[in-house]
Amino acid sequence: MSKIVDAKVIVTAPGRNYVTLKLTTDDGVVGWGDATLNGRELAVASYLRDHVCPLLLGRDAHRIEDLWQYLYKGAYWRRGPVTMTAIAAVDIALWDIKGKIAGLPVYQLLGGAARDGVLVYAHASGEGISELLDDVAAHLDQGYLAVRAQAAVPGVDKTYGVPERGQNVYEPASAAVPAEGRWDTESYLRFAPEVLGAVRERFGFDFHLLHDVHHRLTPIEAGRLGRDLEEHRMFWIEDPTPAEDQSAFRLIRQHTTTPIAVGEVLNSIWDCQQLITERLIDYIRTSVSHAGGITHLRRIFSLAELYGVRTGSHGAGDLSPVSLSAALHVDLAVPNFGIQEYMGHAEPASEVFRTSYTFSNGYLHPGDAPGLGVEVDERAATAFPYDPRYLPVNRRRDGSVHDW
Ligand code: CS2
Ligand code: MG
Repeated sequence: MSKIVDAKVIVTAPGRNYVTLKLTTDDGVVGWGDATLNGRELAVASYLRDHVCPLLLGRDAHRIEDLWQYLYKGAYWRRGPVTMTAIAAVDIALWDIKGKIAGLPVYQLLGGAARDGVLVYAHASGEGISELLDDVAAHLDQGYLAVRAQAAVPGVDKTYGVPERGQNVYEPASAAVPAEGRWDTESYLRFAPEVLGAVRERFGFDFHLLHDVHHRLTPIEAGRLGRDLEEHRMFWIEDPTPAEDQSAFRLIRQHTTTPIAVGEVLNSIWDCQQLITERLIDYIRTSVSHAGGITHLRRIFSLAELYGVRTGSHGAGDLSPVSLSAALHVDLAVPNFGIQEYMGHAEPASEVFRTSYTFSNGYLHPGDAPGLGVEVDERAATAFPYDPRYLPVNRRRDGSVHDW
């Protein structure tokens, strides 16, 4: 037995806010978990500090499944991003501990490597098509085999996925009060096929091209967009409509063969059960840090495998390096892997998070250090206090709230 003797929540903001859980056992082994929920960081920190950490003390760190069931069923109030991110942080830290005690990287505990490396996609963006094409070229030159393309929509004041002028890494949670933008779907539906067509025209079809619609269309608009993009052979369009309306994807499927990826805002197997079992999507994007950790993510991915749905986990910069490390271990081991998002982390994140994953020719590898292969410098973390930041709120031209 390895008894949990300390459970500590670290809130730090090296470049952006992160919440990290540190679990320590009586034999001095430390496990790290990511509890970051962009814009609601303190809610998860409190859920952990006030309602979970005290319950962990004295428990056996090896009993990962039992602790998962205890935290999920024992809370009575289930699911949702705050609860499942808190449970995820505990779960990820416990797998880190188990790997360290076993002297094995976590992927070896998950059945070993099913592939040599983890195919990743990078983010390219631009204020206009020309700037986007330059950014796509830069990422292809760096060896990426898959690139997500986002460009500012003419006439729309703030477009998702495009950094503000002077911002070198896109961070949407940019203000202590949610920034508000004005959105116009018709402008977007006219522009997106033009942008993605320009990328294919310049660079051809020898790399994977992805695009994030970011929840903004109605089902029939999404069907129209998917059909308009079929000639560009997208690897996927992501979140075409709000993910929680699972049956809406039946209508999208009736109109287009463009592959669909959904899941980054979903937090449990029940939230995506219909999407998977009705084959309404092609990739499931649930993340290790927002969907209950490694233990629950494996269940989601196993269900997806049964229905021919591949993985495509969320990996934006607001999921910490701890989360990315854990994701890579799962990605390396699952049979139905599709692709992993890799946005990188704005500096000075590397002053706090010491990682061991490596990039080579378009693939990441988690490394073979025992556990997850990531360590957190607590002293460095104290230099970056929490900095209240919220995600934007999106409004239509008439001022009514729209999905961001
Ligand atoms: C996006 C994210 O990476 C993605 O696919 O949807 O950037 C998302 O907007 C952020 O993670 C929200 O915090
Ligand atoms: Mg997305």
